[in-house]
Amino acid sequence: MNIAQITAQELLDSRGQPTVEATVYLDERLKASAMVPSGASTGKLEALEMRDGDPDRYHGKGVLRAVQNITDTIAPALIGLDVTDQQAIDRRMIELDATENKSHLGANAILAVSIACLRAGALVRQVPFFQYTAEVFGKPTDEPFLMPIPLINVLNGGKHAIGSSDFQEYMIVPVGAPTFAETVRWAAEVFQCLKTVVRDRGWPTTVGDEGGYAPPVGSNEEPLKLIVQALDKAGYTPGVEFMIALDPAASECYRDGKYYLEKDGLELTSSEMVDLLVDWTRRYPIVSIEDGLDQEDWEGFALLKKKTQNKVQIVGDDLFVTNPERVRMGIERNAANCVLIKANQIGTITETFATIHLAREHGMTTIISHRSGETELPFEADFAVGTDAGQVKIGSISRSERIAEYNELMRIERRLGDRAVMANFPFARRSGARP
Ligand code: 2PG
Ligand code: MG
Repeated sequence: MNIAQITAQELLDSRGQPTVEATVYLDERLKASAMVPSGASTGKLEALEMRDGDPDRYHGKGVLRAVQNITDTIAPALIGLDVTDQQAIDRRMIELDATENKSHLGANAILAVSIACLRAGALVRQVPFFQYTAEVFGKPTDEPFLMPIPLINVLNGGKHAIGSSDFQEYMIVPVGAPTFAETVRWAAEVFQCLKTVVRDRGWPTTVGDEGGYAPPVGSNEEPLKLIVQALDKAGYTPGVEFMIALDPAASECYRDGKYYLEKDGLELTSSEMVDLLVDWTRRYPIVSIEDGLDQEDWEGFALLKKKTQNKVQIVGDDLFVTNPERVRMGIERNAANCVLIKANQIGTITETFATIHLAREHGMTTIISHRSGETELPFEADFAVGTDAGQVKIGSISRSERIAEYNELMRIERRLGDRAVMANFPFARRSGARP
């Protein structure tokens, strides 16, 4: 079936900031929509999120130009194309934009259309969205589907929660539950216990952008202690049923060659920052560190990977920005063993798939990730299952835009029945002692 019309609209994301929704019409009956998420700690080299810059509307953050780019430029160029030819659709938009970073049309405009077409394709094929995603991705759909291990951000800091830690995300990683639904239950129990731990210290139990608690901790190490306490309280053993993952989003604390950790009163060189993280992996069951160093600190990344001896997942987010060229640079420099995947960093489904394939060909793991500004569309859930990602980062066990993803994954698991297989965490329990 061919694309008959595409419309677009300015709506709001989970932070109450404007975002783009595109709707693809195939005929009077069939249509599919998609909204795009938005980051706060964005990588320098991400594809451009087009904002109007008009101070009279949403303090300059309106997206009416991106909306207009869809209706006036993208729609006329795509009408008539076969909606199941995702590559041709994305190629056409890349050609129309004709810039390196999608700055002509806006990655928010392009991605909204790209995802809406993928969703419309699933309607045409009359299969679930995750299954159609798998087909387009090139996964044999008669094989079992991997249910991803979630990296669950229970303590928020950095740009996602002012007044808490300098580091952005402290995540719990449930390993070894037989199903995704059980994985969620374990994590939800821990999250409730963490609330008590935070409250018992006399701190507010308010949450940050991704739904994790955001207490005024005294140091950047303290959240790790809170997590261990919560795990104990919930009856789980740190380093057995639960591991810990970090996303310091270190580019945000980096200036002129130094890492500034205000909570700790520290000013660290790159190798001192590496030492701090390595020390933590010895004292806590940390199995994954994302953006432990600045986005241009390739040497720091390589040193961290070397010092953790490939036993810890070293994840590039701002470092790679889901861009195949950056991933290739990372492979040459031995800087990481995992690529964080965010479709809006690159701007189309086809390019996102290419980055995932490239990472896998080089033995790297992949995590499908949300953004801190999310929408009510649980896109990452289907995307993670359809691409056999093995891991997903979709925020805390609170707030509807995050819960929508967990709920969608549980629905997919139920629907798949015995064709769903829970993924193993590839780096589980090889580092970090019980503190
Ligand atoms: C990150 C993301 C998502 P943001 O750094 O990994 O957690 O944050 O969307 O603000 O870039
Ligand atoms: Mg990150």
